[in-house]
Amino acid sequence: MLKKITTAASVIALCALAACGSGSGGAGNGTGSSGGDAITMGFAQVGAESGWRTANTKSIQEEAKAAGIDLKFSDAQQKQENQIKAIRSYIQQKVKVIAFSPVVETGWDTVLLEAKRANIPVILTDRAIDSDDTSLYKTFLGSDFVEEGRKAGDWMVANATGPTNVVELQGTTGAAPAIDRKKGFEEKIASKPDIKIVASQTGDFTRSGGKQVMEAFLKSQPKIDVVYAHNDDMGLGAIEAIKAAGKVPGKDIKIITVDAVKDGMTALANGEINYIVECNPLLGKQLMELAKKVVKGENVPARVVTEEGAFNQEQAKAALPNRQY
Ligand code: GZL
Repeated sequence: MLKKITTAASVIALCALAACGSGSGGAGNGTGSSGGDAITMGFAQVGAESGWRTANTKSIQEEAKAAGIDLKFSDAQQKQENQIKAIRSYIQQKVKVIAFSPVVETGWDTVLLEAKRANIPVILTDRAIDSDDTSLYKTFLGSDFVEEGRKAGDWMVANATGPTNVVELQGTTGAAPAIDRKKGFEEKIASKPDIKIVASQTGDFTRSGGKQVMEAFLKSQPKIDVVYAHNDDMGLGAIEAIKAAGKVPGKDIKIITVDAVKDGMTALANGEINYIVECNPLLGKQLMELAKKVVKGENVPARVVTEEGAFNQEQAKAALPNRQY
C-alpha cells in the first residue's frame, strides 16, 4: 500500500499538457533561483527503456537549462542499485537538491535518510516510493497511475461484448505504475465477471519484453480477445507478435495501452491499437519550479498530480499533428 500524502489541499491538478509542455522558454533568470548561486540538481533517471522515458529525460534536461539549473544526470539502466549509487554520488557532491524517479517502490529509506542527514532535499518525480517515513522527500510530482488503470478498465467494460479474455503485459515488477495500473484496471473490470484476465506477466516496459511475453501468451492461451499493456512500448511489441501469428492487431485482438507517445498514437490512428490512456512525461518545467521553491525552503504541496487524458482512434488522428513527443 502506497503511503502517498494526497490531501485535497496538497493535490494540485496542473495545467493541461499543451500548457505545461510548452517547455521551450521556461521561467528562469539564467542564474538559478533568485539570481544567487546557480542551483545544482542531481537527477537519477530510471533508464531509457521506453519512448515515454526518452521524452521525460528530454523534458528534464531542456527545462533545467531553461531554468538556469545546473543538472547532473544519471541513467540507471532500470537498476535500483545504480540509482542508489547515483544518489550517494550527488550527496558527496553536495548538490542543492536531488530528484529521481524510483524504478521500484521499496528499498529507498536508507539512502534517502543519508540525503536528509546531509540536508539535501529530495523530490520524487514520475514514480512514487512506498515508505512509512514521508519526511524523506519534499513532494511527489507525477501521474495518478491507479486512475490511468481505471480509465483503461472503463474502456474495457464499455467495449466488452460478452465473455472477454484479457492478457496483461505488466510494467516493471514492483514499480508504482505497474502496481497501480493493474489495481485500477482490476477495480473497474470487477463489475463485469465475464471479463477475465487469463494471463499476466511483466514485459518490463520494453518493446522486446512485450513481444516476447505476447509470443508466449499466443502459444499458451486458446483464446485472447484483448491485450492490456501497461505502456505503449509493450503494446507495440505485442503488435509484432500478433502479426507474426497471422492475426490482425486492433481487430482479431484488441489492444489497450498507456502513455500516448508518438509511436503508440500512430498505431492507434492506424487501427492497430484501440485505446490509449495518456501519461504525461513532460514533467521538467514543474520539476524545476518545485526545485527552486524547495531550495529556498518554501513550502510545496506534498503531492502534485499531472493532468492527462485518453484517446480513441479518431481522437488520435486529430491529436497526432500537434503531439510534442
Ligand atoms: C510512468 C512511467 C512509465 C511509463 C513507461 O510514469 O514511469 O515508465 O508508462 C516508462 O513507458 O517506462
